[in-house]
Amino acid sequence: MPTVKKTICPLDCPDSCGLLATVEGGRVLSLAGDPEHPYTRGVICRKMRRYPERLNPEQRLLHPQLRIGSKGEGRFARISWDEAWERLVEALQQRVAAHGGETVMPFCYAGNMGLVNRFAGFPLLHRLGATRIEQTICSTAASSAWKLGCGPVGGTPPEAAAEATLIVAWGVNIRATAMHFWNYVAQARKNGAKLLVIDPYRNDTARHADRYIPVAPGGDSALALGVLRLLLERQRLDNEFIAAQTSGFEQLAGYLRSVPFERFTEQSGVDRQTMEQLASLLAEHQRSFFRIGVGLSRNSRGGMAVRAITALAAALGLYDGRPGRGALLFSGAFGGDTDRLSCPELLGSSPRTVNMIHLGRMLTNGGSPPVKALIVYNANPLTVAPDGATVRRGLAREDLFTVVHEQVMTPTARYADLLLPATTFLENRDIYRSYGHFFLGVVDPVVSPAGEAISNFELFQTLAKKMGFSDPPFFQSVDDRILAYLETVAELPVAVSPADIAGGGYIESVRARRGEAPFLRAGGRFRFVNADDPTLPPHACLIEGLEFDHPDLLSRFPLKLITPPMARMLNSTFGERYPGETGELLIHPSDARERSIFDGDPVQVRNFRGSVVRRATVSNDTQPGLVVAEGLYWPATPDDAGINDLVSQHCSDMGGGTLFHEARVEVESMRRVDAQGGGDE
Ligand SMILES: Nc1nc2c(c(=O)[nH]1)N[C@H]1C(S)=C(S)[C@@H](COP(=O)(O)OP(=O)(O)OC[C@H]3O[C@@H](n4cnc5c(=O)[nH]c(N)nc54)[C@H](O)[C@@H]3O)O[C@H]1N2
Ligand SMILES: Nc1nc2c(c(=O)[nH]1)N[C@H]1C(S)=C(S)[C@@H](COP(=O)(O)OP(=O)(O)OC[C@H]3O[C@@H](n4cnc5c(=O)[nH]c(N)nc54)[C@H](O)[C@@H]3O)O[C@H]1N2
Ligand code: SF4
Ligand SMILES: [Mo]
Repeated sequence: MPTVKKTICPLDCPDSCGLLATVEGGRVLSLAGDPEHPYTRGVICRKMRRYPERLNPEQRLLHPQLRIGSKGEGRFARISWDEAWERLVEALQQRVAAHGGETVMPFCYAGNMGLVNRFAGFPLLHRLGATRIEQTICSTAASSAWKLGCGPVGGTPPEAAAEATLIVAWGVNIRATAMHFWNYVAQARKNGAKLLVIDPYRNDTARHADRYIPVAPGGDSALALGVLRLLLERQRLDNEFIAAQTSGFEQLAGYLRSVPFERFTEQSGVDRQTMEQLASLLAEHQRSFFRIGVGLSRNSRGGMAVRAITALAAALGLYDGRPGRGALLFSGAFGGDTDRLSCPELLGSSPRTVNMIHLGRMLTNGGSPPVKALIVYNANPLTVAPDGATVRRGLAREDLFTVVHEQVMTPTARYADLLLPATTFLENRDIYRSYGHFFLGVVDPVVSPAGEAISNFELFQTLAKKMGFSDPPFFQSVDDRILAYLETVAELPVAVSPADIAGGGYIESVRARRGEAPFLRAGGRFRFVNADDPTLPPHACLIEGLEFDHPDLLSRFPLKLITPPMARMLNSTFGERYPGETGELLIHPSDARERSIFDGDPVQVRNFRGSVVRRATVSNDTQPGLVVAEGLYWPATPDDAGINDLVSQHCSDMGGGTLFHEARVEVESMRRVDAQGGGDE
């Protein structure tokens, strides 16, 4: 008889869905949404419905394996765990003895968002004195910019959007990357609300919107500040809120008045008339809700964009907690001290810290000591990290020992010297919070581990002991970690003890019950001016783009490239479902015409970093001068490029974030090249 067990989606998605797994004979037959989850209410995305395919023995890595082919070739021989431990311990000990702890570097991110497993590697890495990584690949530009204005005040609960009369989706493809928020959009629209999308291309959400404003990529700060200036001139800001709960507005206003208006329109790519209309909409709709995406922060002006948009929201008083008003980037529903999970007290020294997006640089040109051992888990760096060609060159180094702990044979896994099998979330106990809503939960394994797979937690706890470390954190159980973390979470309801939570159910953050005066309650004010960091401008302002405005690159690579995610993958997870697919490249008809590119043509997208093949989709959904490559498809062969070959290792303006949406490229039809070379197309 099949039984149904509750679990939570572990993927790096703001929705953290409650799931029901149907299990029979130790096998997961299907996954569906849990109707009892207060936010996701029984609905899940298509990609997760298909997750049980991933448990299929043909897909899964089930045993430890040792490389027998050349690096990247993907040929491995099965070995026992005993041999795997021996080789791993020896490889690490040898390199640490010869070069010091910093010679070991991890690359890990959020393949599994379960807090215990996500942070499981750090206690041992700290104890080893390994190079520390700043985990900047996703959202640090956005979160540091948010904090400059909002401080500790988090996002408005998404449910508030249902009562809005105007919802602005600003740099977020709701229908692809935060699909449950769409319920609130739909509810609000049923009552007459309008959805406005601001994005460089007409994404799926824009196609379903009432109004779409195409902004220049990287142009959001100019747009937000231009609109703020208009509202200031028309005296349509919330002066009461500005006076009571903010500081520094006059300084920002002085700056706004001093800027010639054309600079806002030029930099944003949005004309004055459209800005006037946007200002009118915001003035008219007291119940406006901004759903801000991380997307708009993935460029060299990305922090500034978030700063400007949050300033606009604050000047409109959208943070005041009244119905239908708000701004949501991350929910920030549960804080809690992640040191309880990563145990920095085990650091004996102060090893160097490097930005994870500089992986390519670290592996090829990487300082002193050089990285001689790379530990990859919870991540697929060859596909997701910028400057893929350099990462690939680094991974091919014969003197680099690479251990990869994975569920499936990813492009990175093919470069492993030692490949270790990882459990999936269905085989783990863990705690999951969310960055899009206000619920957390603890779940038990649904089935026992497949083959010889072990969790991240077990991997590092065992390895620590095998390396001879006997510090208390290495003897903790999963529950010890969960409870240690929960003790530090201030947002738990008082009536519920950490031990109760560890028993299951969905717990709502007490922060969800927003009242008036959020900034005052948090002991501060919204800061239009923040000069704490002297390397940053004191307030939101116009700045130049690093790669998009680079005069030399402009002439050689006339097109701008952005690389947003797509609905059927989760970052690069599930890439194995689409072998050999290159993915599309959206190109405007005028750019296509100029280059004799026809719809469906294979095209080469290139710049001075590398080149990659995609299939052209000629469409008005993008702007002239902008090409869009959705999806982190896996390369067909190990030395093949991915879209990130075109992306730089430069950092965004704040938080050391990435430039995934700021690369200059040129595009050429491969059909024409073939024809010239005598091909038959
Ligand atoms: N199906 C699916 N869901 C996902 C993911 C996935 O890969 N697939 N990834 C998950 C993860 S890890 C994250 S962090 C989130 C990310 O989700 P989002 O917050 O949605 O961020 P992005 O995915 O980077 O891009 C979203 C939108 O930003 C737009 N954009 C790019 N540059 C600019 C700009 O300069 N200005 C403006 N206004 N818009 C711009 C893109 O065109 C895109 O439409 O989604 C999560 N959810
Ligand atoms: N060009 C471009 N690049 C991007 C983005 C973009 O929009 N454009 N998005 C960026 C963003 S927002 C993010 S967050 C990063 C994400 O980068 P990553 O965190 O690397 O995310 P994934 O590509 O999903 O790869 C996660 C891997 O972890 C594995 N995994 C899952 N669970 C476990 C586990 O329990 N243990 C172990 N050992 N492995 C596990 C999965 O099988 C998968 O291969 O990518 C970034 N890269
Ligand atoms: S990927 Fe997102 S939408 Fe899909 S099941 Fe997981 S949390 Fe839900
Ligand atoms: Mo992300």
